[in-house]
Amino acid sequence: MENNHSTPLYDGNTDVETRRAASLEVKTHTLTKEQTLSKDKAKDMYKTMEDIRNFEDNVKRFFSQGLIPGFVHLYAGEEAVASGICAHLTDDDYITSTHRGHGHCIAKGGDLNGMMAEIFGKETGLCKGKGGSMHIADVDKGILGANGMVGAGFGLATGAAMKIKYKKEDNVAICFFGDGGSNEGLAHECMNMASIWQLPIIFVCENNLFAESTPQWYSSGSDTIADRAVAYNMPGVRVDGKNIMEVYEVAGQHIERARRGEGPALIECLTYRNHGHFEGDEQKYKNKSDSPERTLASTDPLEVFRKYAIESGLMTEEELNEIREASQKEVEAAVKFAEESPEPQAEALYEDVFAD
Ligand SMILES: Cc1ncc(C[n+]2csc(CCOP(=O)(O)OP(=O)(O)O)c2C)c(N)n1
Ligand SMILES: [Mg+2]
Repeated sequence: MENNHSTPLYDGNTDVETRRAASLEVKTHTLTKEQTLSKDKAKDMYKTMEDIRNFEDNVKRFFSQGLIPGFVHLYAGEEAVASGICAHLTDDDYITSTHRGHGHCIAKGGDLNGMMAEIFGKETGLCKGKGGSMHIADVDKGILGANGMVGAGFGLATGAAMKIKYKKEDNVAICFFGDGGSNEGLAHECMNMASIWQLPIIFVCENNLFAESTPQWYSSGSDTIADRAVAYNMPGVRVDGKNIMEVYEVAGQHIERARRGEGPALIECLTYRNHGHFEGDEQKYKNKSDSPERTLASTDPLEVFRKYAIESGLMTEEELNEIREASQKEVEAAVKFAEESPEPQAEALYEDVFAD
């Protein structure tokens, strides 16, 4: 593999090829035969994936034209994760997000106009244009914020889960994090606390094989992230994060369990980002030759679902296409809204900085 880490970290006694292969295996989950997805739910889930893909395609385009300030990390390729998990949530459940947060916010019901305007830095944005891509939040929707600090969502989500338990609510908190984020100290403190207090939280690892350019197999002591759940006495499962049906089913089991007060779980979704770590990344570390990584890279979660929906008789190709077109139109309208919105006023700079 061509990467920036040609010196093996495990020199001497670890077979690097074995570790690399293990890092790509989905070994713990098998889907139940009967899927009980209603057509309406399936349509919603597919629409969410389309919204995320169209949203990211547009952000990419307008970023390259210099119309978006700051930095963007695109979620395209990982749509099945946020969409499959958030399909089980209501506005009263909480999510914490990452620097790659557009998909999480859209799947949790973030308004497309408000999100696009936020990314464009406009006054009509969800955070009045002061947050931008990495700080989108909408507390009314239970979106506790994208976050520029890798791993910071652990503390916020665990705190939200503690509040749910303390107030005897039946909601859940979802902590989205990356394979890189899984190595932060706070991750382990929070998984341990969630376990001893049996909090209603699901830790959702989006393992897209890289933290910036560092491969997951290179930086993790365990072959899978899900394996680490053993240390915290909670269920840990790795799923095919390109397959929304798998993500949805496994998430459903663990979210229901958490709502019943039976404690946390760790779900690792094996996935891949279509683009660079950030817009502008040359991606030299990605494996271009025939390999399991390439297979994962070329698997499009939207196409996986379309094939499943048509073959199982859940939806027709025409129905799927209608959803795709509706989504494209909504995202185009969001771009127009963002472009036409005013810049924030200079006088508003110090508003919303301190709590009242
Ligand atoms: C605490 C902290 N350390 C380092 C960084 C720099 N950084 C930003 S994103 C990133 C990689 C994160 O990788 P991962 O958690 O796998 O998420 P992905 O980008 O793959 O979605 C790093 C190291 C940061 N923002 N915060
Ligand atoms: Mg990663």
